Amino acid sequence: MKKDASFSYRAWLQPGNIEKTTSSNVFAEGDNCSFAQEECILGIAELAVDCDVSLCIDEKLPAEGYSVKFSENCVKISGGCTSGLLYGVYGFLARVRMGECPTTLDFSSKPAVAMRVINHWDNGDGSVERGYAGKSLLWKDGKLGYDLDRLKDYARLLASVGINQISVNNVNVRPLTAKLLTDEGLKDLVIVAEIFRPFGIKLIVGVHFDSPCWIGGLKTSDPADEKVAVFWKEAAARVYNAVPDLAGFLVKADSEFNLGPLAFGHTQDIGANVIAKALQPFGGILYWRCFVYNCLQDWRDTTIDRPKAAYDTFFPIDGKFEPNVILQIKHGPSDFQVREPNSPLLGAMKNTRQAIEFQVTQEYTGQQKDMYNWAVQWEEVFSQPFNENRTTRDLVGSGKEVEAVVAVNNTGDDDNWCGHLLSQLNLYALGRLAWDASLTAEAITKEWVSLTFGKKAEIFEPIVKMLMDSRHTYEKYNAPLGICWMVCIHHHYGPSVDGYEYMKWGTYHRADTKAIGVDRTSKGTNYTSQYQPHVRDIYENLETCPEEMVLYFHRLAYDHKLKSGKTLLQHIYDTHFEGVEEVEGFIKTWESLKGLIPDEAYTSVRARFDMQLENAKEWRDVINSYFYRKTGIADAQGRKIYE
Ligand code: GCW
Repeated sequence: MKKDASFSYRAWLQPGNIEKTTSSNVFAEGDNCSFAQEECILGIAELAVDCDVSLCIDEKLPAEGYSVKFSENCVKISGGCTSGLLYGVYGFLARVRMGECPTTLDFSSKPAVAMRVINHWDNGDGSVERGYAGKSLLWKDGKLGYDLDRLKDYARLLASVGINQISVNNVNVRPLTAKLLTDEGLKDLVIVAEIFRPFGIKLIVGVHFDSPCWIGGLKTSDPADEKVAVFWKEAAARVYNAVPDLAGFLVKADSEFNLGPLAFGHTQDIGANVIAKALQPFGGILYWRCFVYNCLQDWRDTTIDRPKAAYDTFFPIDGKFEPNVILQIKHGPSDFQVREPNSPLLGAMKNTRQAIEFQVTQEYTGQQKDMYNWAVQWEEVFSQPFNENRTTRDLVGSGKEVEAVVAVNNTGDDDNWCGHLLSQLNLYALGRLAWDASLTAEAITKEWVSLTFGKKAEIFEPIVKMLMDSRHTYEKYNAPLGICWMVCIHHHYGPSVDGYEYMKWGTYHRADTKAIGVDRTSKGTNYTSQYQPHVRDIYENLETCPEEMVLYFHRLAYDHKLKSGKTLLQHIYDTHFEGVEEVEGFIKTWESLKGLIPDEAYTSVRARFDMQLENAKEWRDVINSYFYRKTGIADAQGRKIYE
């Protein structure tokens, strides 16, 4: 049996086990439409849509935009370019699959953000850094290697939600993936580019800052050295000769043991610009990550505060980057934690291009064992204020300040792509939000559930509800009120309250017997001063600081009264008990779906819930015992806390 006949392998727009035949006609006006036509036939056959469809390019439409309109017995799909047309085809198929009648369709759409990007953290040996869905879809045995059908399906999956760029290798570039810049590595890159090209997806190569030494035979990678500039020019020319439509390069420099300009006494712009200039003749972009911090901090030193690092490093050099450099900024100043404020760097640099970086993979959010709807968190991220008039959504939605939405992928070669079937929603949501930042998490969740499980109320409603609750349930049994990082070291699954507390990584909660948290206000590390004045004032003041992240900004005594009237300590106890109860509730809900949804989907998700329940209990007991032992104060409700 072909793999794609099974439910687990299928995702929202994957054709099932279908023949390429249909009773309807698909007409294409112009040769450019032929690929979209093929995709359309595939989709129409799957949906058994009983009407004619005509496809055309209409250059008056925004380039990647499209319109879909039924008239005179035919659905007319027009795209501003071939990708636009393809998005129109997917838009049409999605609407019909969600239950709309083809004869009533009349809508148009265009993306807010020009670059909608997935980063693969895939290594040459086929492993995936922070990957929880099997092996790499792109790499095998030290080189690009894949299952051709699967990769094509993957390209379709990404294109169906508007993704138009992917990086093919881990930002932690190792010798195997560094070879992508050599003639040997490029042979494979050419083939991968051919697979993604018809789907409107361009490739990005992750490059190591020390490549001049690693593969260029030079003795230094100092960006001020003329030979180094020549190396980058030659490397760019070689790559673009092989893949002329490459989107560009991606660099993680001066971060977590990766070399960067700092090692040569230069600021980040000097390092980025030498590579950016080499890409300019080919129209290439340089994505330069802002995850720059000292990961060898001394935990005894309370004057250094890691969340300040990105802003301190990049804000002073605003305007110094070449025009093809895009700074890639993680949405929060920490590291994809379950709750943190937005990075103050986002939108702050007026003269530097920016991308917001998310994680679709669930590194700190349950590793695709626990159900977690990122869309709910991303909606919160977008709703955070940038200043008195604007939110982060406005920065992204205008496509001006933040021109690119980037995310670390959650896929692998597992049968259902994501390890946890319900994690497919996160990839879907990322694409949809990059396309239209104004979409709500609920709207996106409903789309995905109806595309995946259909719209029958007894199935649709409970699944939507569970998914909408999942982010807050996870947060309840995780680290409290934005304190972050109480995770097991290195692998980051499960609780370890003091795991990172006496280590060099700069991630401290500083709990003692009376209080917890780092004072990041003007009386403390003064991190708050990095925000726009309006937002700074909100966070400075305990009264106005959003309570769900109060411990990110303030150090509080355990008997501090929260707005609910509960003490901080009682809140911690209560949320950790509730978190477990809610997971038990998810299990009950899921069990009520047995027989209503495909067995394979039922069984695989049911098994994940066992892991989630165990994890939630572990978090509850470790966190509650930790604080009970620190304070000696019992739970007001007398529930079991281990001594
Ligand atoms: O979240 C941390 C991860 C690292 C990752 C790093 C980064 C690729 O733990 O595994 O490295 O962030 O974003 O570069």
